Amino acid sequence: MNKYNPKDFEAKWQQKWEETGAFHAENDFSKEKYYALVEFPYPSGNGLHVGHPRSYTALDVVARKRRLEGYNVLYPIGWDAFGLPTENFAIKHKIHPVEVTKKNVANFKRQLQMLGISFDWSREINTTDPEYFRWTQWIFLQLFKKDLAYKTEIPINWCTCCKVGLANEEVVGGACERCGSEVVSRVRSQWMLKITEYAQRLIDDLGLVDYIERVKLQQTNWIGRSEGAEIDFAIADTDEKLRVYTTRPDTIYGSSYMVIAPEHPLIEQFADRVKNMDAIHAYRDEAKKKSEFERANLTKDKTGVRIEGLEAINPATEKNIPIFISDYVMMTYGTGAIMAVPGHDTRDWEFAKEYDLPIIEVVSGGNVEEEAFTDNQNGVLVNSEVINGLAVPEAKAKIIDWLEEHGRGAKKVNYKLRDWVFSRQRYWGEPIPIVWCDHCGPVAVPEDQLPITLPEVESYEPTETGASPLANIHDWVNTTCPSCGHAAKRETDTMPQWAGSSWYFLRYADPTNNEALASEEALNYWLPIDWYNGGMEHTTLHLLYSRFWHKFLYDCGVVPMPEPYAKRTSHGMILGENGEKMSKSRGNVVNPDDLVDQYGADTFRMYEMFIGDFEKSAPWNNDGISGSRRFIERVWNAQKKIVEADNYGPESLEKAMHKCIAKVSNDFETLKFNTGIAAMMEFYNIMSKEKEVPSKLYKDFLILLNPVAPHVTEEIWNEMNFGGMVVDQKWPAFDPAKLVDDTIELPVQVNGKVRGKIVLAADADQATAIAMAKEAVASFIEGKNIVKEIYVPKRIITLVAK
Ligand code: ANZ
Ligand code: ZN
Repeated sequence: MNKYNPKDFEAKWQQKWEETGAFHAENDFSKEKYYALVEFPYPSGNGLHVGHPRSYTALDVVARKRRLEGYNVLYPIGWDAFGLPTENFAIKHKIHPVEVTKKNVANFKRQLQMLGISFDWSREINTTDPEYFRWTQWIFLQLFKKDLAYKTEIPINWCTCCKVGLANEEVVGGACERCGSEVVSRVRSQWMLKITEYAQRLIDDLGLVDYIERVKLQQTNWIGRSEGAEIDFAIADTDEKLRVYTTRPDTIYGSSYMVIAPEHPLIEQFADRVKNMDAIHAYRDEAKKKSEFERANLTKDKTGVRIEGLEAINPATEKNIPIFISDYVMMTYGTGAIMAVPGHDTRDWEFAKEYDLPIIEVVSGGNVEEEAFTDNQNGVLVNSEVINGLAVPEAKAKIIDWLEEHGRGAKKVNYKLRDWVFSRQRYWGEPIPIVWCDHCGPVAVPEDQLPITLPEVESYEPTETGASPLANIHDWVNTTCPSCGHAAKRETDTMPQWAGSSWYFLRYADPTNNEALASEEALNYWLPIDWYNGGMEHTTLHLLYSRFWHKFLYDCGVVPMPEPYAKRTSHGMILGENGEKMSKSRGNVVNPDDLVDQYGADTFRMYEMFIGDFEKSAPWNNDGISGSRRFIERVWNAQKKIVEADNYGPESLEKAMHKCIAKVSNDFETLKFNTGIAAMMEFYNIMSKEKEVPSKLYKDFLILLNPVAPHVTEEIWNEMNFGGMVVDQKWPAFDPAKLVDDTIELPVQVNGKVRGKIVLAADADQATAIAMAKEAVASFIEGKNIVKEIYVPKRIITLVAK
């Protein structure tokens, strides 16, 4: 027997698996399927991060176990390869993004193969491949045809450095999610997707899936459903009304002024009546420079301008109240106007103090002179004619009825979710397949002309005007209208990176189909995804977008069920040794290449699974990885002790084995990879005390270990001439009867106090148990009369003595 040296055989087994097609998902639709999915990586220039394999190995363990259990498993991988870093690298080094992508993909692929992850490489996909993005464009066209894609002028979040519009989801703390630069508001014409039409279904259908709780919560919070009312306030001396959205219609009697967003159309509508237009315009210009995040910031000072010449009438009190503009009211939420209730809303309270406006208490329980009283559970309505004396929930219902009766308002549900800003003014993305015609407006490119590919260009730099670099390629831009044949221009905006990842899991089912994004048969068979694991950072955006597209495709009859992912879990981050996030600038990055070179892929995989609770973040630790390596070496060295035998050996060993199988089987299903591995280590310690180990026991142990350490287990199997390959074996079963210990220890109570213990057979009968118990506590019952004897099998024996 050689010394354990992973370099001798790891590459050999990887090649063998590939040659034998061990991990090819078969299109044999009669078998029971299992679809395991991990988020496909963005192939960055930095190569694989040690965080990637945490997710990939975890589901690799699940996928390998499922194959051993007899399932037809689909465990695919591909590349989410459009995106800014590649484009920026291309600009800087003057290399075509296609070339940059190719090189990065090759490196990532080498690294993943080096780890022995059981991906089905025959189904590899790449979002930048025209044969792939043809279908991304096709989906866009369906959205366009169903009026779910439209172009409009909107204020968008504009990254000053990337020179690109960002979705709300891409702005983190007021800064660009990618580069960290300042984000400002800027009006631009943008393609939008009506994800808002799906808001309620995106909430409701969370009831159909098995996601970890915090992921469900994030989805729900992001969609942000709220219930309230829309109420019309008349503009004094006009026939016009100003409509507001409120979640607290019960507080209407306390509304002492109104506020509209600086962009609200009311201002221009009454331009002739407004006396201080200059001040208003000046304020609006200042607001334009701020991002929504900044404006919504609760702690910032409230500013605004009173609109002179206009007043509103509170529909409940019928009193005249002033109207202000202020940037704390967003044009993009509700109606862009609010009824301000300073007694019961903190922002309004601060504003009212600043501008010396009346603060009226309408819900009792606090002191509105000191601060806004926002408790909506315990208060009672006061100063509110129609609803006086009611608790808040009752008051809400009653005032809504009253408003509806008087034609002054109605119940309304609102969502925080906004339509999805879908265009980017960049080169490296899917062209939006639309042609602009002076006669026909925006026209869909005919489906048989897809894909619309990217033209070769000299420069990928975004233009100063904010237009896409494609706008400068006249040969490409100029075309004819597919509808009327007149000269027309192509849309030059491209899609955001989220597009390709919003449906990639469908393509894996049938990755080379050129008639459809995937065949109906393949989709019916492979969907839904049985288990999807990915980073916590993707649980709002990517999950929401892909669920939306999936639902849309469901409505189109393309996919067979409304939700794509039956189960979703998330892993914690792997941190640097110092407990901080790994990053080049912190100098705490560990490189998978070096680790695999030093320890071997099996050790690396095992350590990734052993490092800590899968769902929590964990710091990398070099001593820890050595521990995994030593364990694998021990398993290797056990070869010497193996004797041919078709059983698990002596009873103690047999029981330990059944327990180990049970524990590992359970833990690999419940994200407890670390304790599953610990159980194997414990079992190994028991086994190592034996002089001889039966081959049957060793074999089944190797099968249990195989999903975590696939190379070494194959190598030992082969060295021992066990026949065939581990990947073709069956996952061992355990006998539940063997999990219980035959003998157990029971406490014996005398008159309520534990006085002794006995060891007896677990299924001992009453007479035997009582006899043993009496002997064990003889000194406590001597000379007494036993008046009661209770035996609770496997629990306790109780004696009452007098
Ligand atoms: C009166 C009121 C009284 C309000 C009160 C709150 C408390 P959510 O729960 O987030 O939906 N609001 C409405 N539209 C707004 C906009 N475009 N920009 C800023 N604020 C806006 O919040 C709804 C509440 O936020 C609404 O209810 C409104 O203030 C404000 F004691 O109306 B409320
Ligand atoms: Zn036309």
